[in-house]
Amino acid sequence: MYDKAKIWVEGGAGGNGCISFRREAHVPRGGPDGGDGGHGGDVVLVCDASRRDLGALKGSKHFRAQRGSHGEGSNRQGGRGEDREIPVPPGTQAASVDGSAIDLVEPGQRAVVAHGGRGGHGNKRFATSTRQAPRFAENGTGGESDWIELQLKLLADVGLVGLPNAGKSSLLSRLTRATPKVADYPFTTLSPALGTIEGEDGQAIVADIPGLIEGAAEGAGLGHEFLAHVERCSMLVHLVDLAPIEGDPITAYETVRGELSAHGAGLEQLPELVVLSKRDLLPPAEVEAAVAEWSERLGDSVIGVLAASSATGEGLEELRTRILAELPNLQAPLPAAVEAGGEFEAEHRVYRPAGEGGYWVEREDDGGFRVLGRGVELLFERHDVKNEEALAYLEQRLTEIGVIAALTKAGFEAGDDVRVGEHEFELHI
Ligand SMILES: Nc1nc2c(ncn2[C@@H]2O[C@H](COP(=O)(O)OP(=O)(O)OP(=O)(O)O)[C@@H](O)[C@H]2O)c(=O)[nH]1
Ligand SMILES: [Mg+2]
Repeated sequence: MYDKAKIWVEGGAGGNGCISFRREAHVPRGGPDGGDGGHGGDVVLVCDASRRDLGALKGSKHFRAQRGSHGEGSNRQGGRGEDREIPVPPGTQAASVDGSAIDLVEPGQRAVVAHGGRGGHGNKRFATSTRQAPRFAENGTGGESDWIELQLKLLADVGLVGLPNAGKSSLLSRLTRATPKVADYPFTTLSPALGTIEGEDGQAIVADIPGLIEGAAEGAGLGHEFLAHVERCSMLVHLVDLAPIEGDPITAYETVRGELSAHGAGLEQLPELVVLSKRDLLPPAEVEAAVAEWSERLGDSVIGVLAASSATGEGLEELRTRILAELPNLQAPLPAAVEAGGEFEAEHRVYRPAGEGGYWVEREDDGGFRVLGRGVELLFERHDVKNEEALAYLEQRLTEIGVIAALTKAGFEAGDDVRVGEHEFELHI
């Protein structure tokens, strides 16, 4: 089962604005009529109920949305780039390029992971009464891009936990129509399986996960990673083999409880129903005594204790009824917030403290000045500083938003070098 994937996502670049002038008969040069560039398409995750896992994304795939078309003369705006849709199964979590947490649960639900860039304005937009024939236009900006990680966390109501061989898969196959593999050796189940209990007025989705052994959290046995699939369950059904070939039931129970805590997501706090399994292997009187003893020992720390057998079917109806009765009273845990840090941490993102107006000025070692801030950087990304008219326009914008004043305050004098992003130029204001 592929429950993790890492993919490269890249929004389409915005189309460039156009520099164009109207041509009319008898008019040597008409007014500006360059249209705007279209916006780039987005990369979008789409929750698709027909998907079971993230296998289709394996092998570090790249997903790019289409770029916006460039603007054209006669005020023709460029078309928007097409979105790139990536179908993912319900239960998929991810962090988008801009860092927001995504949790896709309902089929059809969509989430943008990389936004397309903005289209640039055509020269028509820069026409004013004093600048009637602007010979510059904006470039479109690049789309967002980065590696993102996806993780599937199954959406089940009930998680079956227990040591290997406790009888979890046998129970799932008796309670639901699922047909997991059952065998008399440990670690038969290698990846989680789901089944649905159908009740008169409700359903319960049950997840059978591979057995846990002591030290699973440190990687012993198959490890404890499947426990991520239980994180969203409303309750646990903890199977304890009443007649284990090795060890004793109490130690078995404590081992699994220890691993639930060691997983670190609060699983030990989920409501727990204890099922003493394989009751057919003991005489009825011993089974009754065991249920009484376990109930006494665990008391209110569990929802209840019952005994069942997947071989004879005893106790299964009681278990089914109990699960369906308890579920509506339990509040499903809130969708787990995507962890800040760990595997979801975005490595290259830098959050800068923005000064007033969203920018600030720094003096560099060689005496030049650097203007920092996303807004100002975008402004320069959009214009060609080698185009004198564009530079004049930028100077005007920098004056309007107060950057020139901030530069002057920092010691700037006309003719000094100014840098913004990758651009460097002399300012003569
Ligand atoms: N007698 C008896 N045997 C059972 C019962 N339930 C399961 N078994 C047997 O116990 C063995 C293990 O059953 P599984 O259902 O595969 O156990 P599991 O907990 O899913 O095991 P792993 O997937 O390895 O963690 C198999 O040989 C089953 O036939 C039961 O109620 N009575
Ligand atoms: Mg199994």
